[in-house]
Amino acid sequence: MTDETHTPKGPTRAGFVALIGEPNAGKSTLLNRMVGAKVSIVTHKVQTTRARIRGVAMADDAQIVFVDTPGLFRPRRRLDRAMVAAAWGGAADADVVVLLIEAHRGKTPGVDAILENLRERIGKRPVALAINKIDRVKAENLLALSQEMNEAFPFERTFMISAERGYGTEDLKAWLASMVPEGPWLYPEDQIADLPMRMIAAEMTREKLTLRLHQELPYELTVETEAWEERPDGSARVDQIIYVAREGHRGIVLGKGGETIKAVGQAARQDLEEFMGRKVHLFLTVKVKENWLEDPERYGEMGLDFRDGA
Ligand SMILES: Nc1nc2c(ncn2[C@@H]2O[C@H](COP(=O)(O)OP(=O)(O)OP(=O)(O)O)[C@@H](O)[C@H]2O)c(=O)[nH]1
Ligand SMILES: [Mg+2]
Repeated sequence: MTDETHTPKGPTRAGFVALIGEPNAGKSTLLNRMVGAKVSIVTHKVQTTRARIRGVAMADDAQIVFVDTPGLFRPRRRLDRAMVAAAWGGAADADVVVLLIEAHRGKTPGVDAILENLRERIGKRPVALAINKIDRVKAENLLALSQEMNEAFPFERTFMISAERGYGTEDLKAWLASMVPEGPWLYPEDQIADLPMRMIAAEMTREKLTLRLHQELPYELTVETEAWEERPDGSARVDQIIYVAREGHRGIVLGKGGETIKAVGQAARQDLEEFMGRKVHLFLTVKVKENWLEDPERYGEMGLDFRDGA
């Protein structure tokens, strides 16, 4: 967050930039890097982001609203279909689209499928390529990949970046600032996220659960903030429910003697306190709701459209 206010020197610019790519490409990491705070959760697992998450970055006289999207993949379940629809919706609404690919994986069949969709759905909107995770490969391999990608699609620009380490990300940001249209800023200058605090808080807990739980379990749970109480001493009491789909999952989430949920709660509380800059009391409850994956209300809470999953 910036403390100083900024008086524009010339005409202001503002617009939306959608980050798209396969699951795990580093979209959320890039969003957080651009915004300078952890707005979107990140894990080493695929399909971490479930909804469109906006983060706001300032670059001189431009305000860039980054739209983080769920990874694009071949959807199987209703939730997957709703996630993929949200991702393409984010791209269709944006002024500029950035496609992230992983340097070490290259032009995968999944990337090919995205390129095909980009041709059909995006029309004349500018699309930039960001080859991410360049810290994982030798520089000489990047040129060939860039060439191969640019032969397959007319990218406006190609950037070689490491979202995690911050290589090349300032160049990308400066270019995006020049690409968004002239116009008034869309958010107050000091706002960095466009997501209710209760949702950011729920996402933080889901991140810690995803990091700790194995196999399919992270994909079969959802977290909701049920109550938020501001206390007179300046702290907040936050109550959240972790919905799981099976009775057997409750025990796994709780862990032996409740130790898993305790560790999750502690880690999530720390992130939340850092984000809000004040003390938080976080209370987690696990509830079994067998059909939550088919429950429209749960999709609404996640910021997804249930009908998109049909
Ligand atoms: N080595 C390296 N790892 C990175 C880089 N950027 C992201 N990662 C890692 O890649 C993994 C996935 O990052 P995310 O930002 O969650 O990826 P995503 O595209 O948002 O994934 P989904 O939300 O599942 O679609 C995490 O473990 C990140 O730490 C990078 O530049 N270099
Ligand atoms: Mg993500």
